[in-house]
Amino acid sequence: MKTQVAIVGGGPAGLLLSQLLHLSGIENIVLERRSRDYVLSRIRAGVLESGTVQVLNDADVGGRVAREGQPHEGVELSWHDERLRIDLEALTGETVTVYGQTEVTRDLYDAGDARGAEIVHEAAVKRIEDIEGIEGSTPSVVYEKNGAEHRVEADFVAGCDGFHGPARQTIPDSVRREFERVYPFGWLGLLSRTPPAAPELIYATHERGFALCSMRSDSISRYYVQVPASEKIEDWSADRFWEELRRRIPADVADTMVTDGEVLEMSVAPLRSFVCEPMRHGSLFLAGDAAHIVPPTGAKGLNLAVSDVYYLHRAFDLFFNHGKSDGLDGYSDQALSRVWKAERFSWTLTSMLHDFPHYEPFEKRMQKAEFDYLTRSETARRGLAENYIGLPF
Ligand code: FAS
Ligand code: PHB
Repeated sequence: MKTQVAIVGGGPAGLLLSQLLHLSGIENIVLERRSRDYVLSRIRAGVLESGTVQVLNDADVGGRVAREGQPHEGVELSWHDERLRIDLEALTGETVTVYGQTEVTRDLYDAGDARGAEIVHEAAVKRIEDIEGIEGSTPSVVYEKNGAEHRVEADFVAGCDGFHGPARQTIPDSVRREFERVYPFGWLGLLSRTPPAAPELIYATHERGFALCSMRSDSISRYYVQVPASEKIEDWSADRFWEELRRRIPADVADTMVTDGEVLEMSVAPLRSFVCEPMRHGSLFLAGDAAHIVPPTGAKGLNLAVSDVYYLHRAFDLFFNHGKSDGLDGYSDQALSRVWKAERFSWTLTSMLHDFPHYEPFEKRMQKAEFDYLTRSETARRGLAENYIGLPF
């Protein structure tokens, strides 16, 4: 098979790129290792930047998020029972939208169905070949389905295969530079059929550890508690989760929180900061978690995948429809510029809000001083707000 762009990975990055390329008349195929149900079963991000919503609208998949997404004008930080509201709207003129990544992915799959998209499931990509433009060679992707190998030839390959996919490894070790920080803790998440504990997100710092109160709708809540990196999900019952969560969030929220609803999902996610440079090698372009990972504290993971795809789509459109390659040549630097600033914000907020086992009393005082500074300085709050709503594309 021959196409213009072969996309490895059918998560949000791959599906969104496929949709945008289609709208620009650029042929593409998506090769996804898992079934559609499996992809849709993943519970991940919950907060969309306004830039992300704009790209979804550009991709003609913004209808449901406009109807069902919840605009949020502020978020809260708490330090034991002290609460601090960051008024995103007043400080930046922007808001964020609460709308689950699962729903974004569902909207993208539905749009793919409507256009008869080439999305091949249970197609595990084994190799990505000939991306270095050697005379007479054609980039190709080899995948396995139903026990047989298949080859797709393409002008370009988009590696949208997440942190554990093969695309990043296709960039030679001599070219690839990786930057990583693994945190000594993870997030234990719980999704429940209960009304949210508070109208806005609460990022709670406590000596017992970090906790986050989020939501998906008026009847579905999403909560997290910081746990040691080695924590096993089987060591946690829902009751134990609720009890720990309520000890870490402000008492007036804990006292009114509904905890007797159906538990829909529980999972542990490790936290790491990671960046791969460059995000392009020859005919291969990386986008999303294939190229970078952020701790979810800043709600940047999915939103960074979207800005990568925004840049990459524009670059392919310039090349295929206008015969110019400067978008492709500039893609890696352009995407990395925004990635590194989001890495900085996510690392800063994670460092401020979490309990680090190795922190001395001095570091703990620094954490409290950060909170106090935010409480007293509108300038500091504006700095946090402009990063949280998303820096310009
Ligand atoms: P994805 O990992 O979503 O998609 C990659 C796809 O490639 C997958 O479907 C995978 O099956 C496929 N693939 C892999 N190898 C393949 C192969 N060999 N062949 C074919 N296909 C292959 N972000 C937030 O903003 N907030 C959060 O709360 C949050 N929580 C998270 C929790 C967890 C457990 C994880 C892992 C991530 C979380 N993230 C969160 C980040 C997450 O939302 C990602 O940023 C987002 O999924 C990025 O999308 P993709 O780049 O498409 O990668
Ligand atoms: C979520 O609702 O899953 C969520 C929200 C904000 C974050 C991380 C996760 O920073």
